[in-house]
Formats: sequence, structure tokens, C-alpha cells
Amino acid sequence: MQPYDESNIFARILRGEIPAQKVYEDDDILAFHDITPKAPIHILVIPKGKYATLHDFYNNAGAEELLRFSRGVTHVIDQLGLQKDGYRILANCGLFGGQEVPHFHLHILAGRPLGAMVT
Ligand code: DGP
Repeated sequence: MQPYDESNIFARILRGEIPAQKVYEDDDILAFHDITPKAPIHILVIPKGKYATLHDFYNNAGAEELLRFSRGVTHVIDQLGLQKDGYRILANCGLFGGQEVPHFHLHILAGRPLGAMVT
């Protein structure tokens, strides 16, 4: 596995070097609007820890950190009122997954019927 790239864009957002339109932040996670939204609501949720992929996150974060991340994601969904009409969560991982930014993140997409697939 590649070492974590400190210069990736989300690491720079976390360090405050690049602005982001934040919707939620706590000690463990940051949620912000995607710069190229694929749906009326397109939020990215990232752990503040240095994890490149889902496996990196799962294998190296502690159980409490994983729990707090899950809780934070759910909180963002509730805060934005997405439960009622529904939403999609996805994670692009690695080359074939089309992951552009090597800091683990979830996409939350909502605001219109999304159909069977989002690319
Ligand atoms: P992925 O392919 O899963 O790595 O998606 C990365 C997403 O990050 C992509 O939908 C566009 C978004 N993105 C890239 N650069 C920036 C940025 O500087 N700010 C914000 N808010 N989003 C960005």
C-alpha cells in the first residue's frame, strides 16, 4: 500500500490551507460540499485521521474511532434532513474504484432520484 500522501487535497483542507464549504465538523470528522456536485446535495465526509482507503481506515483506526465516524455520518444525514426522501452513500477506493483523492471519504448524494448507478 502507498504511504499516506500529506499533500492530497483533503489533507490540505483539514490543515486549513484550502477553503471548503463545511456542513459539519467535530474532533473526528469533517463534512463539506463536493466542489463538483453530481447531485443537488453532494457532501463528502472524511475522518480526520490519515487513512487513504476504506481498508486503511478499518485496519488502522480503533473501534471507537470507527464508531464515532459512523455516528458522525449519521449525524450529517440527520442534520441535512435526508432520511425522508433517501440518499446514496458511496466510497471510491483505489484505481479501479476511480478514487481521485487518496484520503478515505464517503460521498453522500441526495436531492433527486439517483437511479441505479452514479459514476
Ligand atoms: P473520489 O473520486 O471519490 O476521490 O472523489 C473526490 C471528490 O473530491 C470529487 O467528487 C471532487 C472532490 N474534490 C476534489 N477537489 C476538491 C476540493 O478542492 N474541494 C472540494 N470541496 N471537493 C473537491
